[in-house]
Amino acid sequence: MLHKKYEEELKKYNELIAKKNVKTDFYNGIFDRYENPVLTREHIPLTWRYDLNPETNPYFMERLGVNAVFNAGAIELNGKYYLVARIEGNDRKSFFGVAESDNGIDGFKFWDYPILLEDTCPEETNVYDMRLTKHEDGYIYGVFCSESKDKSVNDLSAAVAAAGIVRTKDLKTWERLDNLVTLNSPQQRNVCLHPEFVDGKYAFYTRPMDDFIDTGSGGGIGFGLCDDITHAVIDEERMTSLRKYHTITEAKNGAGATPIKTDRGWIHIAHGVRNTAAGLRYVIYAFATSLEDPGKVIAEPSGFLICPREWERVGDVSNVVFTNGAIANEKGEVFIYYAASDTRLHVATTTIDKLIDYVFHTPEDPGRSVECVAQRCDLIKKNLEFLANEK
Ligand code: M1P
Repeated sequence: MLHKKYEEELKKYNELIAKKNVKTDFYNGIFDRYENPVLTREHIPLTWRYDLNPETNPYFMERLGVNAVFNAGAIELNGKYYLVARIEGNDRKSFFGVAESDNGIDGFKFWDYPILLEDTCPEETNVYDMRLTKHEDGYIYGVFCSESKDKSVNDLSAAVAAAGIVRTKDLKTWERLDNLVTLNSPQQRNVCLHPEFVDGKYAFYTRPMDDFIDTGSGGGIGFGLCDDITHAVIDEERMTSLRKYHTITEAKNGAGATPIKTDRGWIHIAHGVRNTAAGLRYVIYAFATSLEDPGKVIAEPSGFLICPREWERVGDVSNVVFTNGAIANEKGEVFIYYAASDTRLHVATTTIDKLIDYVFHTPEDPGRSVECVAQRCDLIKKNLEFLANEK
């Protein structure tokens, strides 16, 4: 017999999945925000958390709790929207699960089982933040952070971050490939595979780091090529979007969603980090790279595209918005999936046309307050003249 509490919890779960999402009144002309997150811990099926048998679970207790659902890779296949979300158990271990929706803004429902990766790395303790790339070679690749304990130092929390690689054709069967090796960078996180061959090779956006948390001498988002995706080795990384003093990327930055191809260039939606008295603050920013050379930045608007606002600011790691997935559909609509405070996943919608306008027509950061004021005064002057002429 089913437990009474199961029926109650199932009703709540079904209502949550059926809940419609609507735009908020937030306005900046660039993107729209939505009232509800698209994925939360409450979206995790009851079968993943409870033992449903009253004989072995008379109190209907959560046996394997889930703490958070956040940073998700995203892909559209046959008109459906799929997220490969980072799911963090109460035990702090993260894993991946596929959630599916018909429209990309609500109704996301996890498949019956999470993804059970091939156990090819005995040292690996944790996996998270998969970027999904529909590559021109015909595979869908997932590149994620593969984290292991750093046994070379006597520090219980010391870890090593590397880029794990899997590939699939259907999001159901996953083949694990060798972790990426970057000869000049001891650690890597936020690595993303470019969707097209560059000079006949696989191209990765990297994020070289000296250390697990601090990027150290890593100057920003890197770019490197490799011949063989099954044993990927990058000999040389060159820099694309740089970390800069007194900007939103001062402490760190990293590739986010797989770049979106447009007539004007590849649009990247990445994250930048700065330090504050309250800790690190993560925001999302955008830039474009050249169609001829996807490693070369050709436009970088000043400041952030999305920052944590209102309740997005609060969670397990507060004051964070982070993205590793976006979908551009055939109609030119863009769905940016961004996590808030390492706790839940939201969506922001925009269009390719708006993103192009934003990236290529928002002024660059001149780097100094006095020049920023001059930039703003120039805008105000033009506006006042325009308004005067309109009268
Ligand atoms: O806690 C915020 C984010 O921190 C990391 O990003 P980065 O490597 O740039 O510091 C990632 O672990 C990410 O998962 C997390 O959301």
